[in-house]
Amino acid sequence: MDYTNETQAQKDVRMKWFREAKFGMFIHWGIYSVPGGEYKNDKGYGEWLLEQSKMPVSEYAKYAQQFDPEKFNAKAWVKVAKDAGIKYIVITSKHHDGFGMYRSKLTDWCIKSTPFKRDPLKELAAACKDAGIRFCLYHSIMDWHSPLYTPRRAYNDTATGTPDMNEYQRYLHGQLKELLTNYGPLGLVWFDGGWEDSWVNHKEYSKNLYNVCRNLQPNIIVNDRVANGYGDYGTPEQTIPGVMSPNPWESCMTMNDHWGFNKNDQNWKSSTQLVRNLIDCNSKGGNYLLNVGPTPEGEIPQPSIERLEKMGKWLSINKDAIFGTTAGPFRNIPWGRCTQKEVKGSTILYLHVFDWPANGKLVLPGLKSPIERAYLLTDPARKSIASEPSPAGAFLHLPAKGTNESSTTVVAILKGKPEFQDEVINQAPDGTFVIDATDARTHGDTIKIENKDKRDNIGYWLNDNEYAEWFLRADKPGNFAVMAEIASTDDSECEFVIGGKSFKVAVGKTGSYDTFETRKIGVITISGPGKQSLQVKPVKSTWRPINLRTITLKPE
Ligand code: FHN
Repeated sequence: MDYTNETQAQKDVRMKWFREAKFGMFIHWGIYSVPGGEYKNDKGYGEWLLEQSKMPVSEYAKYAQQFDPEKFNAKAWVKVAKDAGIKYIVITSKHHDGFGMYRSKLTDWCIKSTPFKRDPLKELAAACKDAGIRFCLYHSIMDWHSPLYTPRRAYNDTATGTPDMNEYQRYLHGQLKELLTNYGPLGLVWFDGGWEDSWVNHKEYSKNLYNVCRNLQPNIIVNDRVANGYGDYGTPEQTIPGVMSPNPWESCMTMNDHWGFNKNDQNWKSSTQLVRNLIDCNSKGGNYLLNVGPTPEGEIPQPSIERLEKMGKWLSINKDAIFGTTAGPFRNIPWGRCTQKEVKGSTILYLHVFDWPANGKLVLPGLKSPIERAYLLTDPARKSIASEPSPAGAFLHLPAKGTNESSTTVVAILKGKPEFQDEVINQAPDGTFVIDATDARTHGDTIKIENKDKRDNIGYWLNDNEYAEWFLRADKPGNFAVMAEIASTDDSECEFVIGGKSFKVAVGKTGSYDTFETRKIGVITISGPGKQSLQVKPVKSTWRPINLRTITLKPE
């Protein structure tokens, strides 16, 4: 059966658990963990050891002979996840090295060829079932070991015969049949490595693989890395999109700098950053898939456990502000994030305050709706927090300090759905427009508003098809000098588009993305009065990323 034509309603039913899950655990575990990232004089390896070192596969195979994770305890792993508030686990059944972390009948290049005589995926699937956590698998399309896979690696000294991707496709389907038949109902399959021409040039490979999974388990979810436009959800990696997306997505991220175990990598993200990443994803309608790279002995590294324990503690107190919520209604909040729930004709806003305002005033940008009630989520007495309207949006008078260094949740209850002021930038009496990154509408998946030194700037402006937009109301049209507060490592060019006219301006470098300077970068004309869009777009031929804080238009 071809499942690629299902209705949106059918897909929504299938995606329901995923949208509600909010938080998953990624597990990258394989024979690459044996050397702990070290090979010859390099200590920076992870799961890409084989490809990056170019060692012969016959040499790499020695790690299989050494892989005997005697301390592996699936129940212990699942407890770490459960206590952290995690709802699904995605573990590598096969990474790019082609090594099966399960007892496959289709190849000996799998856990059968190690001293470890058990099936870790079988044990983990059972532990997940007992704990009520969805068991999911990561499976690589790219395979550096299989003699059938194209392109065959030069270092693959164990491969014989002629590569044949049609045959490889059948092998891959066989692996998925084993996995989707013998390990119980799976939540999702996380494909990866479908970026080489041998796969990308065959759209039918992706469609076939998607349908193999859905026909084996019709309710299973398949990520978008099955490639070629197929798949059920987006998978931004090591980044969190700048804006909310109506389509399901999940940001996957490492806790240090490696997916696979690297014993020398102690660059761990703080638990505060991890909590804020989870909130950030959920505030934009996405999930957070946080990675652990277990040791060759079968243990989750202690720094990972410590951070997951702290995340679990925060979540146990703030669970209502995460689970059961949807993306918040604000485009950009400088002090934190927002999630929301609609209940019985009211809207509950969960305001996740990262940066507690020194003056106690928390502005909800552009919110016109009156706040019926507000209190700290963790306050059992629900002591009322005063609020009042303002031209910038409703604001709350908060107590002197928050209750959690990672994020304090303030609850604000509105009648009905949130209403916002007409977000237009008006002309000051002296004719100037002060246009701030905070008020920008960003268009694109990568461009986003970030906060540096407690100032918002448009950043991650990597793609020349992504742009920023504001709405101005001009009472006094005319010519305006463009003063821009920017930071960039390279000279760049962008164009200002307003009133159907385009004005190209040169943006000189400042030396770094953190060195902001204000400069006159050109002159634009606003031809007529009234509300109009101002778009700032890259000039494709000369674009280099810039960070933009403010634009001031001064009458010439
Ligand atoms: O190459 C892989 C990498 O090893 C890791 O598995 C990540 C996780 O999302 N995916 C690929 C890189 O995008």
